[in-house]
Amino acid sequence: MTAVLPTLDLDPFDPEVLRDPLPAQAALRDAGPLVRLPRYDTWAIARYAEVHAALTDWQSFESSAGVGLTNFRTGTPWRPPSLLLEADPPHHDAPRAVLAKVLGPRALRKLRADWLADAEALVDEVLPGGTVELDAVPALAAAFPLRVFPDAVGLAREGREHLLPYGDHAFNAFGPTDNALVLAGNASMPEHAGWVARQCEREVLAPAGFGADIWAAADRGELTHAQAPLVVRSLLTAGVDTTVHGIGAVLHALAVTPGAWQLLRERPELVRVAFDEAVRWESPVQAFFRTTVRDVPVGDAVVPAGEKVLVVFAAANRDPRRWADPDAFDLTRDPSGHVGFGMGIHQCVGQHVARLEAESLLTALLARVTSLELAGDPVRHLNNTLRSWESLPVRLVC
Ligand code: HEM
Ligand code: OVM
Repeated sequence: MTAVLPTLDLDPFDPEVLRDPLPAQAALRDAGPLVRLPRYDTWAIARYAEVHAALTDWQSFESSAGVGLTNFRTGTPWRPPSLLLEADPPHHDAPRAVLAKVLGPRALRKLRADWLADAEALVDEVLPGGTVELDAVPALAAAFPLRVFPDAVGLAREGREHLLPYGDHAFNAFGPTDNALVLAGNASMPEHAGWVARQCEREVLAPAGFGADIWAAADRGELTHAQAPLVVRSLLTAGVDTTVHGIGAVLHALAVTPGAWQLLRERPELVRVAFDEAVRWESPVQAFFRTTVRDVPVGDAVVPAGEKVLVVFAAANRDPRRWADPDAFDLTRDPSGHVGFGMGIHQCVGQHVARLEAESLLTALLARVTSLELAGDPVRHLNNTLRSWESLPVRLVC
């Protein structure tokens, strides 16, 4: 018999939990290394050590049964599964190798100067000088990724308004299929998904860009031509909302943490630390499931084979067993080792893109803005997987 099996009667997808997930995440951590969640007949892992161990043990915790609540062995995925996120080795290997090269540090070196210039241009447009009050979500956190990322992929100008709602729904769809957020998105999904699918075709993509690079890898035999559009789809699904909310998170953190903006102005080389610390602190992607492929021991208990397990990145990223003063946004700590981008073979393949976007925008802002503070109450945007801001009223002094 298993020795210890704490059970919590909590719904991780309840709107009240989504609005303020920290108490539920603390309860999951404190209950034990493995917690039973009878509400969805699943399990949860929320402590850093066990989250890290589960993420690096892909042989026991598979992704190909889906990383949402729906088990692809018994239920129907809402769209054809991702060739990266929802795949295991050996199928995962080739798409992963291709994207790792297309989105890797070498490839991004070519974009760096352009993105820094684009960030300066956006900041010049938004900040005429003096003191400005604006909503940092549309004006900065959404505007910058939408300005640089679709062009880098090689998307047509027409229809880009589909990107954010499509991504938002994809992240909602990891939750329960009968949940209000999912149901609200279903009606408009055929239109968004149809546009996204068309943009993945070679003829529609620009001759240069991440999209063309993926098709060129297929020509070289690194992928099949049938796989190429689905790999492009991963960029369009995972590449926009995540960075919008990641940038929103760092702007919010800097606005509410006394002295943080001044410290970054003095030490702009800390911009990358600032972004990673914000990804740790806020965990824009809060959690994904895995499915056990055999009976797997966790702590003193055992998860039986074939069970869904919620791996709570956000809880691990604030686990006091791993982090000193975990709830503090602290630019003097070393946030490396956080699991906000995951860990192991599925660790975010777009993380260099995300970091370059954030670094570009923060660098341009730091050059112009002497102080950043809240100018009103921020408003949350609820999503079954993402932690994000709908509105972030700020005052910027230039
Ligand atoms: C995977 C978070 C930006 C593309 C992941 C995973 C996390 C994550 C936690 C791991 C999934 C797992 O273990 O099951 C984030 C965050 C971002 C971000 C917080 C921004 C702050 C991006 C961007 C792109 C991207 C910009 C594309 C350009 C992907 C893809 C995967 C992934 C394709 C699947 C990788 C695989 O399964 O091998 N991301 N991501 N992400 N991310 Fe990101
Ligand atoms: C994908 C993907 C990867 C990461 C996150 C994600 C919607 C999707 O490959 O489609 O969330």
